[in-house]
Amino acid sequence: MADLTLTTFDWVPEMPRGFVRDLRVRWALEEAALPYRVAGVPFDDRGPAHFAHQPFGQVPWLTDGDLSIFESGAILLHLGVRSAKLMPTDPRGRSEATEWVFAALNSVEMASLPWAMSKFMGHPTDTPAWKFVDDFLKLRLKHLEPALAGREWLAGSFSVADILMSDVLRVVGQFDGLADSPACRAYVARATARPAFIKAHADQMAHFAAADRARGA
Ligand SMILES: N[C@@H](CCC(=O)N[C@@H](CS)C(=O)NCC(=O)O)C(=O)O
Repeated sequence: MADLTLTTFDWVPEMPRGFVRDLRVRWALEEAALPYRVAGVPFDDRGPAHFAHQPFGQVPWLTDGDLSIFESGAILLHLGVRSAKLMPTDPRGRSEATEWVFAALNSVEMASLPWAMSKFMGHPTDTPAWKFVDDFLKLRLKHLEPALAGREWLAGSFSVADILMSDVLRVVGQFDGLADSPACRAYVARATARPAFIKAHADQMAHFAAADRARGA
């Protein structure tokens, strides 16, 4: 029995549900069929014990025995070492998956996050600041489009890179930002049709619904 514990918030407001990053970890654990349990930390009151695991007071983190790992990308790379269902085992495939992990987080999410946050906050879209953010994301999507059009998964077989990239793109799609990117849209649809994603998503929604009930909401 693996000693894996995924920690997420015990409750979050309605809006981020279905998108809290513990979903990336749940998804990977489900793909790999690794047994795990989920623990909750307070959303409203983050104490020193929380910051000891996650220096920014965020979630998720994963403990594997006496190892505690924060950052969803680092967690997924760790799980990739544990399961060939998450990471190709040949050097070329492993290198490609690692490249795309960093591309998802460091090239695409760095552009998608300010864009999605602006959308969520309802910032005006007739400003130079918005144009910069919008153009930045559009350029990334323009270059990602042919890469995704030519393949089913980023590193040959499905890997943690696909969990991260599709989750990053999923948020953009939520705000209708993939309208001009059919290959990105099809890729997100392919990834989120996987049973492991469907279970991870349902489990996250159930976790926060149970928290509502516990709060008497
Ligand atoms: N780069 C971190 C980001 C973690 C992150 O943004 N977590 C969000 C939930 S999805 C959070 O904890 N938000 C609360 C906050 O930032 O205070 C990762 O990928 O793990």
